[in-house]
Amino acid sequence: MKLVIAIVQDKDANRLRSEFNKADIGATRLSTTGGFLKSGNTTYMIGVDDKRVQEVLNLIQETSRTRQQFMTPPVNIDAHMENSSGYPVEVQVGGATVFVLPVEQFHQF
Ligand code: 2BA
Repeated sequence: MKLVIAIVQDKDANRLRSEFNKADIGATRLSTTGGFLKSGNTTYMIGVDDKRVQEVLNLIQETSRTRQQFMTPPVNIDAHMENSSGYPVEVQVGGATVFVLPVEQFHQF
């Protein structure tokens, strides 16, 4: 068994949830915040048999879009620090950031 952790953009999260539902794949949805943009994103935790991991990855890949996003870095007193200009910068976000972890034990009590 594997635990797939997938960080996706909020805009893709509902579509992905319905794809999981259609495929009868159990998933837990968490509201999360990206450390860089500090804006909301969505993290899914999906416990799945090894033989269905690729299917889950395919659904995530097909559902997640790449988008350009502007962010204004905070102005720091220390001008030597990175991201201290205060001018908006364009960053590419997504499609999805995915981790696949081995599961040692799985219990449902
Ligand atoms: P954020 O941390 O808000 O990052 C949003 C996007 O900003 C990233 O998109 C990336 O394109 C850019 N970015 C992040 N850190 C940067 C930096 N130091 N300098 C310049 N640009 C930077 P993605 O790579 O698609 O990541 C989307 C979200 O996935 C991230 O949101 C974060 O929540 C998560 N994530 C990405 N890499 C991760 C990792 N190694 N571990 C855990 N979570 C990760």
